[in-house]
Amino acid sequence: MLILNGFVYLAFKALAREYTAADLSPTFKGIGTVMPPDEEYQSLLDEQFASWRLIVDGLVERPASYSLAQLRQLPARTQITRHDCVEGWSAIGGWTGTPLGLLLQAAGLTADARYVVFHCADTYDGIPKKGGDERAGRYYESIDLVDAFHPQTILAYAMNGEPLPVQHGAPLRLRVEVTARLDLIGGGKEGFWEDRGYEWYAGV
Ligand SMILES: Nc1nc2c(c(=O)[nH]1)N[C@H]1C(S)=C(S)[C@@H](COP(=O)(O)O)O[C@H]1N2
Ligand SMILES: [Mo]
Repeated sequence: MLILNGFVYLAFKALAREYTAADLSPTFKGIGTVMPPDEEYQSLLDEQFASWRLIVDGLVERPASYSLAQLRQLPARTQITRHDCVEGWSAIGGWTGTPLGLLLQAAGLTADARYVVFHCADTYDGIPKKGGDERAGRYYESIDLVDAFHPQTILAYAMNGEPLPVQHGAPLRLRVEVTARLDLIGGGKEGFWEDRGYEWYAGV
């Protein structure tokens, strides 16, 4: 039993490889949505996301909302890691952001909480028709709690020392870094691509 506990602890603590500034990819391409065309997103962009809020709700004891300025004031983590896309390309980027675990701890998960789901601003399939299901085409993803509380799981607002560009997910991007897993985003019905035939966690 002790051994089993030890094993679980080590698995949780395993870190994805981190690189140095010299390893940064000179170009890191923008994939999927590079400029969300919705009016709502465009007006947020115009005011540099001043009225944008990250909303934490669901199975939490203390629902919360954070402005970008508030997130920047919280303890941050910077990491240079490699993004491996299931489609066969990689790029190394530097990311700075708020550890997701901090926000979840502050929110206080209820006993029945098991996954964290992220709803994004962009619609890959184009803007849904007026009167249509507005949420239908929205990008979303989900992770389990082990990954949610992993020390390298951050909500990044900066890339390579600069505010996160739109094509890379401004104002906020989830970076989940887990060893032995290839692509956490393009990776069964637990997210946008999963709905389109890819497996959750890319099947790993
Ligand atoms: N909101 C949102 N997140 C997304 C995507 C997207 O289109 N929209 N594409 C995913 C895929 S398949 C990859 S490979 C990476 C690409 O990130 P990049 O555009 O910054 O290179 O973002 C992932 N997360
Ligand atoms: Mo991808």
